[in-house]
Amino acid sequence: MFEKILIANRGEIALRVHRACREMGIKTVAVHSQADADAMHVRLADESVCIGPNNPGQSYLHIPAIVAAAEITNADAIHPGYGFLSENPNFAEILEAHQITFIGPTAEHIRLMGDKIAAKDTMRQLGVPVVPGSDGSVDSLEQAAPVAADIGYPVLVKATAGGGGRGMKVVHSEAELAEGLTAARTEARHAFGNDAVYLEKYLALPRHIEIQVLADGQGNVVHLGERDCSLQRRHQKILEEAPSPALNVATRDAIGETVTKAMKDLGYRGVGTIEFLYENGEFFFIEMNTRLQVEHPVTEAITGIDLVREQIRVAAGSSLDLRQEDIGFSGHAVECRINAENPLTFAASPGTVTDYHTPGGLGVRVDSAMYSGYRVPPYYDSLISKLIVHGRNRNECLMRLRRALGEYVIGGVETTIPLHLDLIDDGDFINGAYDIHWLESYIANKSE
Ligand code: MV4
Repeated sequence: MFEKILIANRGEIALRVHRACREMGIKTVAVHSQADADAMHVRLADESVCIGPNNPGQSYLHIPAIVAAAEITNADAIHPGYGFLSENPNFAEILEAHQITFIGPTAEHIRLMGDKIAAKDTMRQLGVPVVPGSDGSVDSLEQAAPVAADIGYPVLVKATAGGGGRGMKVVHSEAELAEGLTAARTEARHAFGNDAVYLEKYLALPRHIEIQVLADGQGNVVHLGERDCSLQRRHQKILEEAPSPALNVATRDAIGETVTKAMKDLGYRGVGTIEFLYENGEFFFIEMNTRLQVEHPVTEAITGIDLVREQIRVAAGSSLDLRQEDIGFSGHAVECRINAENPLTFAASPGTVTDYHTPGGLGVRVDSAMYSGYRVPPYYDSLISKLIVHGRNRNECLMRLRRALGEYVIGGVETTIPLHLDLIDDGDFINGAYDIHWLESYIANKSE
């Protein structure tokens, strides 16, 4: 097992990783920008290294500074958290060249899944259902038109290097196809430096359901059920829950088994999330994330499995000691993302946290690096806390969530807590009757 892990991240996820390390008897090294000198992740770690100025490009994304920090502190491994360098295959390769273990999948698997066309093609060959669409990229209008006609309009033009909804255009008829292709290609070229695009059938009202997997690269793979992440705004998730209100046991078992077999055949190692659109009882693969996700705690709540601990164990070469038949799903969990933002406009609200009191009690977990007097810097993602609530069933979970949100005091900055308090009293939400577009119209109605 590793003796010392460098945590190449900040905020709540740096604490989350530190906690797993501490429980495993592994020493930790924090890295931080100048703005984060007083951050909680720095205070809790055994050692810390300032890696650069506030701009993430010169600190949390700066590979030479992070490798140097690992070398001077003698860390054997680096945990990247989420975001930043977590899905950068070059970073994984560079660490390997320096004999530092990257806590994550192989660079090849990260690179494969970072190319959406290659990812989709691979998943289809592995027997995973994918959205009907073009076979690979479409390079011209002449090539795209018959494919689009065959799929049937509306179609979606997507960028192979895409993510976060950028480089995506809905096309309703052949007359709009040329414009859609050009727009998607231009956006993709500017955002990612890669203008390859492909076509998919546009699904109008799906849910976003993702399956969590855990694999050791030695043939052992388990799935940990799904998360429903349909409640999002402008491709930012707001609230996630597990299990999905839309699935039953048989449906879960079937997709879980399909995904588990695919990951076994791929030889995958690490944690992974296979994202699907789910519409009219059918799953359609869209993307795979090769990192730990923000919303992993809802899976931990219903399975009792510490995903970071398992991630560290398999990265160290240990075999999974979990079998699918040992994994049970207990009750229901919801995560509310709490951002330092205006709850209606979502404008960032950095500043000093003047009052701070966290909720507690049975079934309540708060993952946050905040404290009274903490200054929320303007340079990074505005996520400041995650409130995760578990109950024996969805109703108990929502009752408890309402109670816990009401206890949470964060003074001095605006937060999205009022949005969550509103949302959990909404009839559609209470009934689980939502899709990926529902929250946008809910917020639009509130803002009127
Ligand atoms: C889609 C889709 C409808 N049909 N693909 C958005 C970002 C990227 N991760 C995939 N996305 C979508 N792909 C087909 N064929 C609708 C979306 C989409 C979406 C997906 C998940 C969660 C929220 C979303 C919001 C808008 C659009």
